[in-house]
Amino acid sequence: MGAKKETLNGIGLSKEDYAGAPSTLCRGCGHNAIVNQMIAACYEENIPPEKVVKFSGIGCSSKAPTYFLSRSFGFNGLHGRMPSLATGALFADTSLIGIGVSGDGDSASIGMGQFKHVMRRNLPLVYIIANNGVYGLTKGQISATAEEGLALKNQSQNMYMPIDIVWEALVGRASFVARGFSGDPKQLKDLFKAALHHRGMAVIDVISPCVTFNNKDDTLHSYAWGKLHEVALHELSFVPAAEIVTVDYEKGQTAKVDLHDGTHIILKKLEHGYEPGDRGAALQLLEEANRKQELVTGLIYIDPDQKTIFDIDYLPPKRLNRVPAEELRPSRESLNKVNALMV
Ligand SMILES: Cc1ncc(C[n+]2csc(CCOP(=O)(O)OP(=O)(O)O)c2C)c(N)n1
Ligand code: SF4
Ligand SMILES: [Mg+2]
Repeated sequence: MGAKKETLNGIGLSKEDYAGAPSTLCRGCGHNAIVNQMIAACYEENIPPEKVVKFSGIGCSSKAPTYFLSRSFGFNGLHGRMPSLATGALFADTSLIGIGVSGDGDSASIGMGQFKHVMRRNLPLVYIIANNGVYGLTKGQISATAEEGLALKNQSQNMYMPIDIVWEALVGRASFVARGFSGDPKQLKDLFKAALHHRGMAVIDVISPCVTFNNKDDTLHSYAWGKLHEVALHELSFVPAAEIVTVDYEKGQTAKVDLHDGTHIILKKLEHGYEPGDRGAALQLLEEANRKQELVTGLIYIDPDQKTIFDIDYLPPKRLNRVPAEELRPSRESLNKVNALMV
């Protein structure tokens, strides 16, 4: 019997070409679903691995980029500092696709200042928060996204109101804000695909259970709770540029979002009839969902036309890391001219 024939994608790569090192995360950890769906999304979207740069901070979640796209660039940075790392690297080469993976501890606790600033700058980055309500790597301390009243083994009870990552991203003015659930891998893959094509900050808060420290049926970051309380806003599908004319989508029942690279997101409305173009409506939706303790998932907000940090800072078309030093540095004559103006 011959070897199993690999199915190649549109750029001639097999799914194996998108794999990373074998995962060392616990079996059943939600973060493994993020890894698997990112591999599938990049493979199906024909993303050249060499065009991707991965970033992370510290945590079990921040280890995740090691387990996908080993042919891509990657930098595992300091705890909570992933956004500044990504800003610097993507400034140097705006042609790269940035994927950041962080945790609720990494982004909502130590990294909250960095999180808020990278939102308002609208850095083009797929920013995944693998949100489990605990610091998994350091043995399950309660994090800032944990629900009020949560009591875990060997931890005191959480007395504080949680931080909602999606709320913070919306208020921070990110241009693509979504929520996924590791127990709903198909939706997760579609959200990743859409995010990979978005030009701007694409935040995906993924409820990603820690099976070792926070997976009791009655806690809000568990598989059981998510399965019982998930309310998907729509069925999301992603359409490449060339195919849109042939797609049969029912107007009224679906919403189409045109992205800058010519691709499209088609959102089939479910019972909510929700459209993700209104930040105020998104905040209201979240407020209501939090009150009812529902896990609302899907694309919650998008503005494909919001200016990015690269537009605001008038970056030249030539990638900065390719500009030779002679061109980067102002000439002695031009410096003399500027200095002369100062006196
Ligand atoms: C400056 C600093 N403070 C504290 C730590 C210890 N530390 C490592 S990971 C972590 C929390 C990780 O939690 P989260 O981001 O939620 O990731 P998870 O492990 O839950 O996926 C902490 C507090 C550290 N590495 N560096
Ligand atoms: S400790 Fe929790 S977050 Fe870390 S790998 Fe295990 S299940 Fe995942
Ligand atoms: Mg965590």
